[in-house]
Amino acid sequence: MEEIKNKNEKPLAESLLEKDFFHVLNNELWAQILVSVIVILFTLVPVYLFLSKRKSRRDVLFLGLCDAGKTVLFSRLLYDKFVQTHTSVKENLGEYIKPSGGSFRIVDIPGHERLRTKYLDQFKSTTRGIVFVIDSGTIQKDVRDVAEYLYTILTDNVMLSSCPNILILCNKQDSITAKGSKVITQILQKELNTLRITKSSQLESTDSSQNTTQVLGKDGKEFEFSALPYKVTFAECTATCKDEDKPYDIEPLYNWLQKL
Ligand SMILES: Nc1nc2c(ncn2[C@@H]2O[C@H](COP(=O)(O)OP(=O)(O)O)[C@@H](O)[C@H]2O)c(=O)[nH]1
Ligand SMILES: [Mg+2]
Repeated sequence: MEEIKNKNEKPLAESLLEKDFFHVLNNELWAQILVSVIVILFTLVPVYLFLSKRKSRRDVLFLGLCDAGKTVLFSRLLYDKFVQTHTSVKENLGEYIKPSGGSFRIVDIPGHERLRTKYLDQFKSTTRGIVFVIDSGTIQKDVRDVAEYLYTILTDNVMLSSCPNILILCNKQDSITAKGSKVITQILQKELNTLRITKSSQLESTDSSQNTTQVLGKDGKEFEFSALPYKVTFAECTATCKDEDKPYDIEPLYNWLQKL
């Protein structure tokens, strides 16, 4: 009887080895679970933070000089009607619901130089996208002012940290002096290149720790929009036109908003 029992029992050393084996296996399993949990946390937390930050940035700003057509575009987009406008001193706010779901807050910011800085500061941390409206009929005359305004936006530290997509909307295509978007791209690139040289020499002569803006584009190269960290798109549109068959065309704005 005694002998049979001994046969079924494992020798002490073997049983200890088996115990050790399971102990190690258990530990390894736990270690693997722990590593997986850490990896998942490290992946999910930044994704969650990115998405919640993106969700909190739901403003689309309409920017540009006075008379470019921002307010007409604003009412076309939100209320599908043409309004007789006057130079705005206050921002216009409205909710735009995307056909595919989701919505943006559209902010039409007055173009007046003294007002726009105040409004930009107010809305820049919640900016998801920028529609920069240009009067294509007067761009050659106003190029310096347009470029200065664009420069302020593009080099702003808060804008650079969130990098909103930018649509440069060449409005008033019905005007007889209107330039196309390709020509406007070139005119602006040339002007921004000149402006950047002036601004960088100004920056060098001031205390760099005080700056809230960055130098534009890549050093030693002609300025190009494609070199920016922002996704910049150029498009043509007509917010209002006397032609009754085609009184307006803001399709490019709709299309851009759908992809934003
Ligand atoms: N011909 C023409 N005039 C436009 C167009 N869009 C706007 N306007 C006119 O430009 C003027 C300024 O428009 P507004 O929306 O007030 O410009 P804002 O100062 O940028 O808000 C108004 O008289 C508009 O009727 C356009 O596509 N073609
Ligand atoms: Mg306006």
